[in-house]
Amino acid sequence: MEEKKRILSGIKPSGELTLGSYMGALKNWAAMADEYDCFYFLADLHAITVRQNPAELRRRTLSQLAQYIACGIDPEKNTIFIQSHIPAHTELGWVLDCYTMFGELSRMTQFKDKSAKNADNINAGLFTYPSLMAADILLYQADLVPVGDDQKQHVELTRDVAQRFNNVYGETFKLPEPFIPKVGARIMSLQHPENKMSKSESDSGGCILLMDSPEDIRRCFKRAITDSEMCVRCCKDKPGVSNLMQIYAVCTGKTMEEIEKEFAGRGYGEFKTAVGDVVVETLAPIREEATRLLADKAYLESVYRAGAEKASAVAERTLRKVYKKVGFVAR
Ligand code: ATP
Ligand code: LTN
Repeated sequence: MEEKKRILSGIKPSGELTLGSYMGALKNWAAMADEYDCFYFLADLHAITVRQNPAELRRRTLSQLAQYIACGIDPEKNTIFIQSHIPAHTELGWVLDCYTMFGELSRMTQFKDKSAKNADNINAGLFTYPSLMAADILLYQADLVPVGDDQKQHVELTRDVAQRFNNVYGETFKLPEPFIPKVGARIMSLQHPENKMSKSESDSGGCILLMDSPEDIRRCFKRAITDSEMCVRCCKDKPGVSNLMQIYAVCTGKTMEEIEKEFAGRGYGEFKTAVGDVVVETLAPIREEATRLLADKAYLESVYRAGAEKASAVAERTLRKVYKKVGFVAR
């Protein structure tokens, strides 16, 4: 029997999960369980590149785990784990730091954005973040990495680092491909549609959280920024309306043409209400299930413990291979 291809992805518990991370990543993860061997993790090591409150980080990590499961990522079919539980991530991260160039890291858009926003804390971890991310991916010999558009550059760097290592030491790492959805790969803020919807930025009214109440969600969509043309059409110079159409498309499975037809001659008020309604329909069951799971700490613990056991077996195997190739004496 042919082995299933492997998938790996993670999200930092650096803030509450948003509609953006759901549409760009999480929604697609859940759908892959039957066809692929899937590993999904909570990237807590990555979260501390920006200062975190310890109690909040701990709470959010468990809440994010409950939300993964509530989004349909079944722990029986997928391996779900917490990054800091697997020491091999930091161990391979260090090795890969030595095979990643200063110039490459300097070109990363996320580093440039985050250092502009955290000018008082441009730490070394923020800079070398992509080599830890490369370690996350390469440890599991992942074929595909389902992420939003903003992470494409990091997956490409991962391929370059893997290739560089393979060229020196022979075939060691599988070269991963980014898997980016056609619709929903970059959901924008509802208030500032020129900016990505992001969980670590306080963007009042612009960001929808998976755990927001239906009333809050509807209110945010009613207030979403549009334009003065009064026509539901997707194009570059209508960023607000195009973004709402994308969100509607992901929730309903409809094409842009179908949406244009559906709302032809109807006002933006009606359109925004309809988008709010389909988002509530999509998120309400996730919120309910996550709330239920969050009350069951013993269950969540059993999930991340079992996940760590499965993940560490795979990760350790790759790490041993790498240590041997670079010339470390076996313990
Ligand atoms: P932070 O603000 O802390 O950097 P973020 O919200 O930008 O976080 P994450 O939640 O860490 O990003 O991203 C998790 C996954 O969701 C990644 O695969 C990312 O590409 C995707 N993602 C994040 N924001 C969006 C968005 N607005 N649209 C589509 N995909 C997104
Ligand atoms: N860099 C990603 C989170 C992340 C990740 C990964 C995604 C860390 N390690 C490995 C895919 C695979 C982010 O900022 N959203």
